[in-house]
Amino acid sequence: MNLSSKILEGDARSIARLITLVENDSPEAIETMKKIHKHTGKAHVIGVTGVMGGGKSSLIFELAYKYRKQDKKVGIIAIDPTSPFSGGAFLGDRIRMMELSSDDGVFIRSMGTRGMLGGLTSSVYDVVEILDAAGMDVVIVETVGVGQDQVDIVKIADTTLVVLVPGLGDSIQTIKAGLMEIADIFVVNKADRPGVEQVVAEIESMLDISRKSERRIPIVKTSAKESKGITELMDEINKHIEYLKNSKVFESQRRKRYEAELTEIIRKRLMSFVFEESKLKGRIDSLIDQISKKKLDPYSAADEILGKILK
Ligand SMILES: Nc1nc2c(ncn2[C@@H]2O[C@H](COP(=O)(O)OP(=O)(O)O)[C@@H](O)[C@H]2O)c(=O)[nH]1
Ligand SMILES: [Mg+2]
Repeated sequence: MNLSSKILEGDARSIARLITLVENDSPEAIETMKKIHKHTGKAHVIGVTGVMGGGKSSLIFELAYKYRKQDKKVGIIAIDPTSPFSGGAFLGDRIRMMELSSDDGVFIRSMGTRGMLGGLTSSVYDVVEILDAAGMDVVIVETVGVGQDQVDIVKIADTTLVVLVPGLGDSIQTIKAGLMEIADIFVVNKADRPGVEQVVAEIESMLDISRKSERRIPIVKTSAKESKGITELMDEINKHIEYLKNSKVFESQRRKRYEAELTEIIRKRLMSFVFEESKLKGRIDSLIDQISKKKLDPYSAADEILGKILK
């Protein structure tokens, strides 16, 4: 049986294999991605972002555990080099952890970020599509809340959770730094610690002044450590799904994801064409020489290179 059929059957080894092929930009990956696209679109994609150490991985684990109790298949993509799921270094209930890691209704994959500038690696789009085609009901993507990642995650996710914790002092700063705009649901995790109500009040007053949308952004208090508030969080996620489906927002969000994905594929192909194609590469080197010697300016050089592609 070929790779795409195995993916559609949800075969875990084939999923892992295709993800690796995708990460290595293999031609076989592209062929398979082309075949599976028409089988995607069913999974609900949840993005989880927020402060580092806020308990995102722990919360995702709790959510996954609950989704499994409802017999839903869960894919998890952790773009977080500091606390990968595979390390098993995070809290909780070891027995549950074991249960989840041996459960074939759960697929977990850790991925790196794209260099120091942040930003999700373009293969995240592919991995979401793969898990979707493989029959996952829910795909959860965890990102570290720095730089571009938090902006990018909105393009991929149907529902974006922003995780904050008490005792940061400066939680409002974090919110102002762009997280406010992207949250579909705020999660105040580590609610077993003091200071929770203060964070909730801060978020609420921010919402009062800045949010114009007709939908009030809910704030859910959770403790991943004590498995508290997870059911409430799932209820809010379900309400958000309802809201998306009953409004035009769902369609336009999905279009944004595909727009971002298409842009990414074109960008990647153009870059590799310009900088890896050997004929052009030699030409680029000589153009750089001319620019250095002031015989040519960089814009005219770019015109020449693009002219070769866009003829
Ligand atoms: N007290 C408390 N600690 C938590 C809670 N959730 C996570 N932690 C701890 O916070 C640390 C970071 O958790 P992790 O899930 O790796 O956070 P991430 O970096 O956001 O993914 C770990 O030591 C967890 O044990 C919680 O609800 N309460
Ligand atoms: Mg984490």
